[in-house]
Amino acid sequence: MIGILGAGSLGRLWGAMLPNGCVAFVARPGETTDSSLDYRFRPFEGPESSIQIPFLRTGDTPDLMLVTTKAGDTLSAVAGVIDQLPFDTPILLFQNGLGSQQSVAERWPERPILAASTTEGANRPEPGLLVHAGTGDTWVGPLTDQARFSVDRAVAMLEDSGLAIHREPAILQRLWQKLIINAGINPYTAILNCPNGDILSAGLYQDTIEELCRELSELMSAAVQITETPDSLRQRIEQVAQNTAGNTSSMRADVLRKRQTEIDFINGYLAKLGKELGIDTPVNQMLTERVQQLSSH
Ligand code: NAD
Ligand code: KPL
Repeated sequence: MIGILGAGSLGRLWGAMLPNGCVAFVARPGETTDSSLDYRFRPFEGPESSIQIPFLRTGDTPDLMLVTTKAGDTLSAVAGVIDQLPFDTPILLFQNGLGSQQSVAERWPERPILAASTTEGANRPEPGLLVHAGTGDTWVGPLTDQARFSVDRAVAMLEDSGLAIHREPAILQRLWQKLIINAGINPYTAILNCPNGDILSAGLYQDTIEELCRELSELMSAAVQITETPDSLRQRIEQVAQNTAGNTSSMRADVLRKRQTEIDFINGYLAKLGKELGIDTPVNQMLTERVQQLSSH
């Protein structure tokens, strides 16, 4: 049995893709557990179907716990369930950005805490409908020492979904590569309120991207010893912005829906890390503050 903590877009995608009868959602605090969560599922290809997933009941002991809450909710969500989990149940964190994963791993270093980086895309354009908007890859790797023995087990269980799952011993480096892309696209789309591709011609982007990439290159080298020139980072960011030109980024979507963004775990994380490492990060700081101002109104 696989437990899913966070029945949002990504959690429901795993709920729909994993074999029926093998998954259960963790109810939010105060939510009733005697019914199931029902929704329509529109797969990337093929016809829509109805999905019915039960809630985990007191005493159920999942073999794997997927955590698909937003980064800002993750530490408290895990804290709310961890005492009911067997000590050897792998806990697999799916958050974008960085910071939330380390908080969980540092709080429970003796537990098997893993992280995933995924390029699957899921959204909920209307209540009760989950759309698998883009297929991609999911990499899984260990955060705590204890988790090294759980990666194979977690990957084998997730492979039953039919999605592309890979082992990734260097998961922190992999998360950094995604962080670079999110840091170079998401805040601009939120501030400019535009689809990903439109940032490239905007003054704010053109005036700051060179300096941003200098900050990203220095931070990545200091934090995880990956050396990549600012120019090469910029090319990667712009390639993704072009490939996803018509998309609304997750951060723009959060601002439009008046939800909390993940800025503190993307550019905010980088600005904080810069302070700790003595690296100046004025552009990450400026982007963080501007996005924070958007969501506080
Ligand atoms: P979402 O907001 O749709 O889902 C999060 C869910 O967690 C919500 O339903 C919320 O009610 C629930 N939740 C919050 N606190 C909880 C608690 N204490 N107990 C139980 N449930 C709780 O977000 P999402 O789009 O599914 O994204 C989740 C994470 O995955 C984010 O970090 C996001 O960046 C990352 N991610 C998402 C996608 C995607 O395609 N949606 C892709 C890659 C990565
Ligand atoms: O991951 C993304 C996001 O929106 O969070 C990108 C790569 C920017 C695609 O929209």
